[in-house]
Amino acid sequence: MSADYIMVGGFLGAGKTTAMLRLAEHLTTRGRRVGLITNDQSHGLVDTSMVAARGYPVEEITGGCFCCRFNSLTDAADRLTRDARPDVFLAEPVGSCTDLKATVQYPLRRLYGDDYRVAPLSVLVDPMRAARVLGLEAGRSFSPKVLYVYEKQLEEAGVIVINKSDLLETAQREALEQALSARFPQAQRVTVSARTGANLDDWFGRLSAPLASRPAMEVDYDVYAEGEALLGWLNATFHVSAPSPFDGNLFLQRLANSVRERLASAGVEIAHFKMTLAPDTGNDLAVLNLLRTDGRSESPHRLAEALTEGELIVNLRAEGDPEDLHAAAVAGFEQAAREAGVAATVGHSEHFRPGRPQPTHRMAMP
Ligand SMILES: Nc1nc2c(ncn2[C@@H]2O[C@H](COP(=O)(O)OP(=O)(O)OP(=O)(O)O)[C@@H](O)[C@H]2O)c(=O)[nH]1
Ligand SMILES: [Mg+2]
Repeated sequence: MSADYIMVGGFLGAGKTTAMLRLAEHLTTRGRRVGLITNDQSHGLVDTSMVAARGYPVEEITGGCFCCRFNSLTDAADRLTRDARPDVFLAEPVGSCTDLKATVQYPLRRLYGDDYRVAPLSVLVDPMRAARVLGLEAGRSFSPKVLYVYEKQLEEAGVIVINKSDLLETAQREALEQALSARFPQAQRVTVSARTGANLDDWFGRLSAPLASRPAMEVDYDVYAEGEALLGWLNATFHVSAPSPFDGNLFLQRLANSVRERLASAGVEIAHFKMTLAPDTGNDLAVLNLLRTDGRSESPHRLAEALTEGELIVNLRAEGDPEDLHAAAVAGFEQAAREAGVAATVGHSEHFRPGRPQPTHRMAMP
């Protein structure tokens, strides 16, 4: 029996996890069994904690992108099959990764064609970020080699999904749709809101089409590697506790602000700064996201009650020196913890630049 294999790509912070959870819900209500696969350069993932909190079976692939850990990808699918027998896999690649057709989709189809029906590659777009990248709006963006990766992601899209339509005025939406269609004519295009659910059915409907048999795009792996390595990465987990209950939502917000101020002074552009705080008791979860250094933090999920102990996960991806990210995170954390009267022990902490992508397979044709 073969399972559907749906990959939801797009740059950091585009809304991949939010959209995948919507898709999982849509499929589950139609009687499908879903299994989700998250991916990162390292472990301690906000995304995995968000997916698990919603009760879906999830496997995490760490230590590199899907393309470089191709065998882990099929192993993860096997493990999910053993435990939950999904008939649809939803996979979220790292948001700084590209060339997924040649290194993941085509090898899956060629080597495991009896096991998986591979859906067209969706590439999600954050409209605010895209408007800056495409020069439709002024504001800080990334340097050219990071933008090379950003644009390569769109160049290989089967479906470009402009997300967060709830944030757009009509004129902004139309300008972005036109600019993306002109620049990336190979892709279908659909505009949705994973948050409100607007127009998601239009996107979901396009996922049952077969993968188009086109030659994969060309990629300059030197530029790709340099672009990825300009992005600093920080993953950390902490156990936090306080002598009396504290407001976890406020704590996350203060922590985000204090880290953001420090990154702004260091001239670092945030790609995605995300955190979850899970109280040790119950199954509530607070989530906080910040998508630009000059943006505002937002909390799609807030804790209903104060807590005394919990697990904090911090994932920060930004264009900057990982040492600057680490210094900002440590100083910001110390300040926020002091203000909230919170003590912390570090579980795991890493900061680094992603290594050069070295795909297990690269196939120019399906
Ligand atoms: N307004 C609005 N916000 C959204 C929408 N979809 C996602 N977001 C928000 O965008 C932020 C990033 O969403 P994620 O789903 O974590 O994005 P991602 O692409 O998985 O991020 P990475 O895994 O870090 O690359 C979160 O604050 C989401 O709540 C949307 O349709 N509208
Ligand atoms: Mg994600």
